Amino acid sequence: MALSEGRDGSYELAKDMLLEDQTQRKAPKRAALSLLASSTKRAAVLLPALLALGFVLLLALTLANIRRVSAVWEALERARLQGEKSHAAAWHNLSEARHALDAQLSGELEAIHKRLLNVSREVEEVQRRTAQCRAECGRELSDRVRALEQRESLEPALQQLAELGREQSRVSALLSAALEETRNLTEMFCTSCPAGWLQFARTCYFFSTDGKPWMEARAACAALGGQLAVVDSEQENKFLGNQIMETRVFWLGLSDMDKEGEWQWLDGRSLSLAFWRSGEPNNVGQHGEDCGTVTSSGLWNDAECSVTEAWICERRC
Ligand SMILES: [Ca+2]
Ligand SMILES: [Ca+2]
Ligand SMILES: [Ca+2]
Repeated sequence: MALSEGRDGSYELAKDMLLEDQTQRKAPKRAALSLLASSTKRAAVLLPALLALGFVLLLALTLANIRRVSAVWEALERARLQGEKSHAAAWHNLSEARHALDAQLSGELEAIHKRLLNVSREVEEVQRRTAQCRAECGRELSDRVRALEQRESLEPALQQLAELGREQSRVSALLSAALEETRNLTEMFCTSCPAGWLQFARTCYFFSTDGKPWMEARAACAALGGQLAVVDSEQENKFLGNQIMETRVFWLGLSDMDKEGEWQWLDGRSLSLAFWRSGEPNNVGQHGEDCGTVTSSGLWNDAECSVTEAWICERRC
């Protein structure tokens, strides 16, 4: 029993020792297991967090990628629209250019067609005229030949006619010369002055017996077919003076009423020859003196046109 006890005690001891040993040996394992359990627990806690974090990251990346893809897609769409627009514009321009070219070519073709048509008509006209000429030119030529033949036969008669024409011209010239001579002789003798008129050279003169203002005297001369006397030479002036009795004064066709100091004859000529008395013309008086007079001395004076004087008319023979 002791033995058994011994043996049991040993056994128990051994068993205890074994248990202790096992316990000692199992302690690290337990610690390890405990640590493992603790780690597992932590891992169990961390893993969902990590998974959630991963999921969040993945989601963020996905969203970022989606945005990037969306931006790229929009850019591509814009590029596509731009391209379409450019293509449409280019097509429109090409279409317009084609239309313009078509119109231009059409106009040019039409013009060319018209020109060709005109040329064709002209050719037809030339052909028609050529054909007509073939028929008519022959006749015209023969007519001309015939006329030439007739002219040759008429040549002597034509020469006589030409000679007669020249003779007629000579006679006509002689007649003109004779007429001119007759006219000169008539004027030289000047026998045709009206009664009461005096003749000097080839002019007739009328010396009035009554008096009138200058304007009325001018009208009276015009009524007689003449004009107030215009002095053309010293001889004529002397003739006029010789016909005037002393103390009498006569109007001449001379005045400066248009412009003071610029004396003019009634026929429009300016004064180139003058026989003013000394101190005249003096244009005295309130109204001035704008009409010329002559006296028996043959000297002139300017007098007021409204005064009454006798007057001298002259006219051609
Ligand atoms: Ca005269
Ligand atoms: Ca005057
Ligand atoms: Ca005077």
